[in-house]
Amino acid sequence: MDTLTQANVLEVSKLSAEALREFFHGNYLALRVPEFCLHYAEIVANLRNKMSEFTHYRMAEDVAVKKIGFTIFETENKPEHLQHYFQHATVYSEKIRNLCHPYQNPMDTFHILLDENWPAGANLESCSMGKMTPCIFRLLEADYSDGLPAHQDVLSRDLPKELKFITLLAQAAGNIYLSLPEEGGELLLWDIKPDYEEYEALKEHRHDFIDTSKLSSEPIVMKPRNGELILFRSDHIHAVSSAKNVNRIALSCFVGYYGDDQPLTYWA
Ligand SMILES: O=C(O)CCC(=O)C(=O)O
Repeated sequence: MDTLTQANVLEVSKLSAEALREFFHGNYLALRVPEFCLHYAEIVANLRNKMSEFTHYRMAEDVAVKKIGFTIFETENKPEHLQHYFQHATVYSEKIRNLCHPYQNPMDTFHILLDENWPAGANLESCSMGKMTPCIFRLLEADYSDGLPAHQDVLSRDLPKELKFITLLAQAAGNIYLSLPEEGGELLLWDIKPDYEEYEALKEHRHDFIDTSKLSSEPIVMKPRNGELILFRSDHIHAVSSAKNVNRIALSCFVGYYGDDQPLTYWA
C-alpha cells in the first residue's frame, strides 16, 4: 500500500485509516499524498486577479506570509478579535469556496475524506465560543530573505481558557500546495516537540519564532509538489525556506487528534 520515501515520511496514493493512525501515533512526521488536487493550476488562475485579497497577518506585517481568511492564531486571544473570528467563520469559508469555483475547494474534499476514512469520523473544531473556520489560502511572498521562520503551532496556547484543547494528543497542519517556486519553498521539519517552557527558551524575540541554532538536531527537508497534500506534525518545530521568483500558494488547515476512538477535528 504505502511507499516510504524518506525517513520519518510516509507517502501514500490515498488517505486511509491505517496511514492516518501511523501518522498520528508518531511513527512519521509527515504524510504525503501526491496528486491530491488535479485542478491546482485552475484555482491559481482564479486567484490571479484577486491578489489584493491576500493580506499579511495583522500582527506580523514584516513576515513574508499573506493569507485570505482569518486564523485563530491571529486573534491573540483578544475578545474583540475572537468575536470577529467566530462571527465570521462561515463568511471566510464561503469566500474560499467561491474563490475555487467552479472547482470544489480541495480542502473541503480533504475534510470529507478524513470523515470517510477515520473510524470515528472528522468534524469542524469548535469550542465554547462556536465553530471554527475550516481553512485559509496562504501565500509565501517570493524573494523575502527568510521565508517562514521556525515555530510550533499549539492550539491550547492560542486559546488557553478552552480546557478541551489540553487533551489534544497531536496537532498536524494539512497543506494542499497550489503554486510552488522551482527554487526554495522547502518545508523543514524537526523531530522536536518542545513544551511551553522549552519553547520559551528557544525563542529568538521576533514574534513566536525560534532560534534554530539552539536545536539539537537537523530537520528533514521536503520539497512540496504542485497538487500535493502534506499532513505534518505542526506541534513539532517547522519552517519554510524562502521562495525564489515565484509566490508559493497553498490551502491550509490544522488537524487535531484526540485518540483513535475520537473524531479528528480541523480548523484554521
Ligand atoms: O506552507 C507550509 O509548507 C507550512 C506552513 C506552516 O508553517 C504551517 O502550516 O504551520
